[in-house]
Amino acid sequence: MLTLYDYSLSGNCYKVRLLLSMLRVPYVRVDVDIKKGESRTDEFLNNVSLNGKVPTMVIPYGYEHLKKKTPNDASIDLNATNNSSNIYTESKNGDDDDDNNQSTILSESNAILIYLSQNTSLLPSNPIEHAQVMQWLFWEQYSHEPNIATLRWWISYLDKSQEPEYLDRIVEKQRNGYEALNLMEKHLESRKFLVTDRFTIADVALYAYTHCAEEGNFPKIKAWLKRVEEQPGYIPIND
Ligand SMILES: N[C@@H](CCC(=O)N[C@@H](CS)C(=O)NCC(=O)O)C(=O)O
Repeated sequence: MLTLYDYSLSGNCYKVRLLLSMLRVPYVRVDVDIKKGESRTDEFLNNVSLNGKVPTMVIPYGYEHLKKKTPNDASIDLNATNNSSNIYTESKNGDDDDDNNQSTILSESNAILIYLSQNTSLLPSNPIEHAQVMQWLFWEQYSHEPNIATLRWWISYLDKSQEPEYLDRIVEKQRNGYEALNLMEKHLESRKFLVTDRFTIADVALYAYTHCAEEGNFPKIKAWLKRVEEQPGYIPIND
């Protein structure tokens, strides 16, 4: 079974939990309290992830990626409902604890989303649409998350809003954060979802921190957030 090293307040971790829930993939969740430095211990750095960050996913050796369920498929049925377009069954060749074979450790939230969504409608196979999904994932990590997620962390969790050395940095992050939200608002003026009017992992990735941001002046974003929340398997960040 997959293992997710996770921190409940992190939007990057939430992206992965949200997608796992939408795909109905079972996993083991290991909580890592990053505020207490638990991702920076020798044990974590040596055994889980060298970059000391979550989310990190451990994929057991032999865990064949989720295989599309077919009528004749005899593998374990994880499907609890009738909603079938993205329902997958688990398939694996080996044991999780096979001593001779190494697990794969995957970090970077958006890389984990790409791994999990292979062969599903959430990652289009059409080359242009696929590239457009990547475009949003890269943009999220460069122009959106470093502003909106960092601001949220500084202000809501580290209480830095009154600290003089943070004031200029906060103003800059706010400016860049609004720029990112304005871009999304404009893009969503004529679309239901970020790519091709179909729900994809681009929406999962951008939802995670956008829904934590101020949405009052962004009616198109607000409507898009609601559409994401209507997707089967949706869970809130504090689930
Ligand atoms: N680009 C990475 C960012 C990962 C990241 O910064 N994770 C934070 C939580 S959101 C973390 O683990 N911080 C702990 C630390 O740096 O010690 C991703 O998308 O997964």
